[in-house]
Amino acid sequence: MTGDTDHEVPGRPGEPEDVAAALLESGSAFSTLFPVLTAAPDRVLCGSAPKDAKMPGNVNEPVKQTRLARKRYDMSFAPLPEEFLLKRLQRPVYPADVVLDTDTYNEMDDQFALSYLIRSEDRLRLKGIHAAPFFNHHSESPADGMEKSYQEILKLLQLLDRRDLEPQVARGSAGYLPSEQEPVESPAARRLAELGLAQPEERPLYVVAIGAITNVASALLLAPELNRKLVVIWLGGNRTDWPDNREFNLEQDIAGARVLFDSGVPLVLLPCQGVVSSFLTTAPELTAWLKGQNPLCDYLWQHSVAEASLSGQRGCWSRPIWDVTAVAWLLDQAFMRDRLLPRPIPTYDGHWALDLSRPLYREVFAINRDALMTDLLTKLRQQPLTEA
Ligand SMILES: [Ca+2]
Repeated sequence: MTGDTDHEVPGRPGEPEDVAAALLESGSAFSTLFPVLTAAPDRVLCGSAPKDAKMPGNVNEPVKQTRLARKRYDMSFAPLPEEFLLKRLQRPVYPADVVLDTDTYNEMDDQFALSYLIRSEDRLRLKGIHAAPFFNHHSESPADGMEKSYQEILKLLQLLDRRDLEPQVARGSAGYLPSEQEPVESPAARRLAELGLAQPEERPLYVVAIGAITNVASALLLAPELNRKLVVIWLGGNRTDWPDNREFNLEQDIAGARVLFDSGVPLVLLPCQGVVSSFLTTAPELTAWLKGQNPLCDYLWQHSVAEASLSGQRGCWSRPIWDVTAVAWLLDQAFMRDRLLPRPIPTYDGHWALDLSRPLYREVFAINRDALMTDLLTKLRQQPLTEA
């Protein structure tokens, strides 16, 4: 059991009902507000990082009892009026200006997301593709992960026959935020700040972030007034009633996530475990619809099957194509369900903390898997599925 130093919690990890009951019996005021968040089973990672992955370059230190402490609101970010915030959290007027921030090489889903975004140009006008750092079994360090992602973006643009977009590709951070007050300088962070500040007031820049949030958090720290110019759609963390928040994108840069949530920037969150984890595909599905269609489809199919094998998946395996859902939020409200809630606080000990006075954000809670998968595969194939 990790993450709770104040209570002896009976019951096995993974049994939140038992844990909640025990805490309620203990009379803890905290437990009446956050009963489920106190269970802390083994970490569950979005993406395929090994469970014991170390995070070199991340100097975030765990803070004991952070769930009992209120995070002080960073006054360097001017709060947004609620009416303005609610308007920004509606779906965009098309075509929408979009930047994609992606740890493209970390497994197999970013490649789908990038391709889907580029093949959705009737609604999404791409302004930038920025490489994010990552560290797992596909990289030797966060810097190496960022560089491999940068190269993977260029490879995908070739497969998509869209080398005209190369000037929009930028390298991102070589490491994670050293603290919540210190941005990491990178071409991507500077470029995002410049693009965002250049947007007219009535036309926000949508940032689809599908990796560690370092580049985006750095841009916000470099130019705090960006919180009026951006709308961030981030795939990170787990559902707020999931027993823990040890998710790959969030856990790599918790300081960055706290900057994002504290900045007040209009924010749409797609939680991984418990929500986006339902957006599954399988080898037979990818083989049936993608194999032999075009060079891009062949690459996505082969890479997905190889990644599943590398991850030890055998037999009737399935795996989520997580990152596609962040692009899909911008495209059509039919692809998912969401709701407005006070934004939670990512804590350094791998949980969410709740403060009901915080500004609202939009949290996705269900994915319409079949509708979204049909649209994705149709756009990748560039022909309807009925012709397969
Ligand atoms: Ca990703």
